[in-house]
Amino acid sequence: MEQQGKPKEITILALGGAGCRILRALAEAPAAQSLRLLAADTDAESLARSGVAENCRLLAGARWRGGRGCGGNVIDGQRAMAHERSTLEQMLSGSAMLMVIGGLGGGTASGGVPVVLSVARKLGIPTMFLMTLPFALEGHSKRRVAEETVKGELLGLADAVLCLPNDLLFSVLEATTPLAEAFRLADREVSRTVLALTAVLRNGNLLAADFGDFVSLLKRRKSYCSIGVGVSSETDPSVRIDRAMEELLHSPLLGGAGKLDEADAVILSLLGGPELSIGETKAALELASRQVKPEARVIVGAATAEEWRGMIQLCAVTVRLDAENEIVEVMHKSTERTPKRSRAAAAPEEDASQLTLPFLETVSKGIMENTTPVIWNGEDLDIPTFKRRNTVLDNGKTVVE
Ligand SMILES: Nc1nc2c(ncn2[C@@H]2O[C@H](COP(=O)(O)OP(=O)(O)OP(=O)(O)O)[C@@H](O)[C@H]2O)c(=O)[nH]1
Ligand SMILES: [Mg+2]
Repeated sequence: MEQQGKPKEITILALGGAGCRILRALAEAPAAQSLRLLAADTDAESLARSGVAENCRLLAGARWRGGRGCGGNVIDGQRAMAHERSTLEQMLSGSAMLMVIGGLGGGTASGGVPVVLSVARKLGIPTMFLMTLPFALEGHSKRRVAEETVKGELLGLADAVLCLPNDLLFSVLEATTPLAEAFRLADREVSRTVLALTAVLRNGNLLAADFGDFVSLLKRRKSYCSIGVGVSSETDPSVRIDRAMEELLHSPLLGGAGKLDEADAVILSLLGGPELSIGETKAALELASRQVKPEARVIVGAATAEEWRGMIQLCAVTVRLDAENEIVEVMHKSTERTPKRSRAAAAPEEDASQLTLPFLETVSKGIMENTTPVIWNGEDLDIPTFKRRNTVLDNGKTVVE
């Protein structure tokens, strides 16, 4: 059981451009004050726009990438983040839980995933990833990068993965919506999700979700999550519960009302204004619980805040355990084209750990530094095998210029 009153330091780490934009939306919400917000990117401009203080920003691979981003190159992203391993360790230490936000498909966030995972595992921090998946219109190569990151690293090593296909996020928008506006709305949606989860874990002033339960649930590997959020500002409490529930069930990221019934575990959270009564809380959470199969584990939490006056937000995160294929399925559904041959699709039975890029520190390649890397099975053959395989030979200093 959770120890009441014990501070729970929840850290949100934004990776890459999409992560920084989502973080900015999050940082604007008053409720985010209680969270530790950090941003890491190879792009100095994007980092500056993240909305967090300078000492909470990490410019990765600055000397090597020059603060210009990775231009979609995952290997560069991984190297740049690997440079910052020790700084990242310092920044993350002391966290009770880590939530990583970002967009898969580019270089920095996709490449940064294994580095962050490795640091979090070393520090023993339970880690949840909330990552967007590329639009169909962004093309096959971005989707392949995202798919390989999900299958290769996230599903194998992360405690919990919440993939948010951009296509689903935007399925509810008019086709004429400007792209920038669509991204802004998506960022808001993801930041709401983060707040819904963290609010009840950290400030559950009405009904605290059991943090220990939550963490032990996330510790189960290969879980697949989906999320539904419903908001209502009706004045009649019974009407607003129904409205919020209806919106939750039709939420694009839930993937259909049936997801609640299929779930092995569900985290239900209710946020409301100071007027939210315990009766209304009970009614709302009971209504949501009725959609869930009896044997499923249900974790509930409720919190109130001034900014929610006159409104409620009901949120359900569904968790399917050992549902590795479902994430890949969602990715395929969210796009129009079916991948012809990707590394992941070509070898579905392959052990996820085989797909992991194991080098988490970078060594100088000397005169080979500026040559096109020879990549085989995801490994850079210009880097000595003992380094790629993390074989410790001595305490030699890592030098990268
Ligand atoms: N929801 C949302 N998704 C975004 C946004 N910007 C980019 N994306 C998605 O995130 C994916 C990765 O893009 P970036 O975040 O810009 O990439 P990065 O991690 O910074 O990597 P590099 O720029 O290559 O170093 C894209 O393919 C888009 O699908 C955003 O503002 N909101
Ligand atoms: Mg970028």
